[in-house]
Amino acid sequence: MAVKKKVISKKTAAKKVTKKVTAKKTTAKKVTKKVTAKKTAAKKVTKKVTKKVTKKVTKKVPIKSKKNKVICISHKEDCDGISSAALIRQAFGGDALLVDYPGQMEALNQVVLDEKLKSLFICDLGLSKKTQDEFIELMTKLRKNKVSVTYIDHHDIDPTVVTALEKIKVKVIHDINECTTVQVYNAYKSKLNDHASFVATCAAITDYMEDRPLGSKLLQIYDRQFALISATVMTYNIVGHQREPDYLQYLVEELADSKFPHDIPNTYEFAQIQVEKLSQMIAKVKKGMKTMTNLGHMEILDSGASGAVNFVMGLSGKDVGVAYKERVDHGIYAVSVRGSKNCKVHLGKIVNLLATSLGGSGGGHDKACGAVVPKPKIKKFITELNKKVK
Ligand SMILES: [Mn+2]
Repeated sequence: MAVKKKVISKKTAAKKVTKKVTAKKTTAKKVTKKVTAKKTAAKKVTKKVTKKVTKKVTKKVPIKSKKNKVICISHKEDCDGISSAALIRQAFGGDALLVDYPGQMEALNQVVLDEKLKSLFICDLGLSKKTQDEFIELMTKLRKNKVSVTYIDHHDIDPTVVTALEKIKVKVIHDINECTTVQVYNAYKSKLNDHASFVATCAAITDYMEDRPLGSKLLQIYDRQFALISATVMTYNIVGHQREPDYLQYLVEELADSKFPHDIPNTYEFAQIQVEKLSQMIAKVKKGMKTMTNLGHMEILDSGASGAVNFVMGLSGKDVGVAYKERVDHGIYAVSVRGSKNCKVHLGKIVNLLATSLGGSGGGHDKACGAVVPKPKIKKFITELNKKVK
């Protein structure tokens, strides 16, 4: 039903404005429905976004019957996802559809209906046991409609999925050893400018992958401290604006436009606010964290789980940290898991299997991953994880 509604509103809007704007408005609407959007975005920024959109309307002449749309579905929660979308935009144009892991399939189901879609990029969004079959189904539909599809990622993936995707001629760029943006940069260097290597460097830092073969070469181009502060400020701005889709979209555009984070208004001031919030988190974790033999864990009440999880791991003295936050309306817990350098097991694989067996879903990297767990199963999830990570 939700899909039908969206299609209708799209068609009505399309009569009045050109397509590009409509797509953006739909995206914004979609997210606004889900969460009560904070209207605290800096006024300056809002103005800028509006201006840009208006410009595009006057420039673009819509071609009605031809497939001409480029869309990049990318991860909205971190610097790697946002930067991937920015580099795809610089290389191929088009629009970004920014989603979190749970929102990925909904976005795909939406773009599959878009008759104007010419090529689709899917970046930095891992697949799990729960989503991979539907994902292949949707890719098959897109390929039947002659849409060119490129899947670029570094999350652990079931090898049978890669085989299935390659069989239907989805272009798969996948390396668990480099972050997504570095892979985008490496694949499309010839279509990107010099600054794109800096965008990729910041993404590698944020994903803890600046020590990998390609990532480390990129970091060498730049002063280390300069890259670190840029990546960090970028990350805090992304994390702190999760409920403001227009702002995230604006960041994609500015990065695609070769702006440094410090050239984007108010980013450092905003980062300072985030840092203050995090320092309060340290005190809360010290008070509320619990430990088991092999892990530390904590229920988070008033912020995101992913912002607390590193402190839970670090302050617990264990090699695995778990933070979980209830999504009251959904009857689930959003869970974040982190491993220290000493953690020798692949947390993403363990969490994928465990969460799926409990009726949820999950997965990710060896030392950083997440899960959705049904509310009544959260205790079992933690005790089972404690057994599996020793
Ligand atoms: Mn990533």
